[in-house]
Amino acid sequence: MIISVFMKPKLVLIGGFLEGGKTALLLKIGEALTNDYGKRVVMIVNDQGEVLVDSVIAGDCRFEIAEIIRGCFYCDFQVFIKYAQKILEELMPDVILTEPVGSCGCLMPTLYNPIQEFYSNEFEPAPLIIMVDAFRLLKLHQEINLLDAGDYIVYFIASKIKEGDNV
Ligand SMILES: Nc1nc2c(ncn2[C@@H]2O[C@H](COP(=O)(O)OP(=O)(O)O)[C@@H](O)[C@H]2O)c(=O)[nH]1
Ligand SMILES: [Mg+2]
Repeated sequence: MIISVFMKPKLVLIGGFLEGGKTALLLKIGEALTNDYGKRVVMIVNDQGEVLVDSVIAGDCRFEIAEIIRGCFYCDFQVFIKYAQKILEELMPDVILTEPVGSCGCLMPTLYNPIQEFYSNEFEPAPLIIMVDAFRLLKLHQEINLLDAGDYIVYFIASKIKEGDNV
């Protein structure tokens, strides 16, 4: 498949924890790109039992919400890339918006870097956004010491947050 550089869609990944506001932000970005910039936007939503914000459920979106394969396809890079290529071929979007499930580990080694390395002729990854609910993080800090770098849970949380270009 030969794709001109002008057809390359931006791939916007938003990571973070469950209920961090990933879907809400993706919807805002999608709306703005569609309404204010006239871009063709497709959003890939996950189906891992995470609650989608109301407007997705109500179908109150002007842009395309793509169906997804059941299961965490972010854990399987080949499945994800095949799905993204199918969207590219069938819907020819300017922008693909997507969020991994909250339980996913780090996105740089599993998604972002492989796309950059092997599929940069088809997709242009946007800077990685990580959504964090600051109030919830502060509350959690009262239960476990988030400054304890030796704790496995703290390490997991910190790794996920630190990899973001924007938090
Ligand atoms: N107050 C407030 N609530 C928000 C905001 N963004 C998301 N939410 C709410 O937080 C909950 C989780 O948001 P969602 O986008 O589904 O989080 P996700 O699990 O990271 O995709 C939903 O009930 C949203 O309505 C925000 O900026 N302010
Ligand atoms: Mg979500």
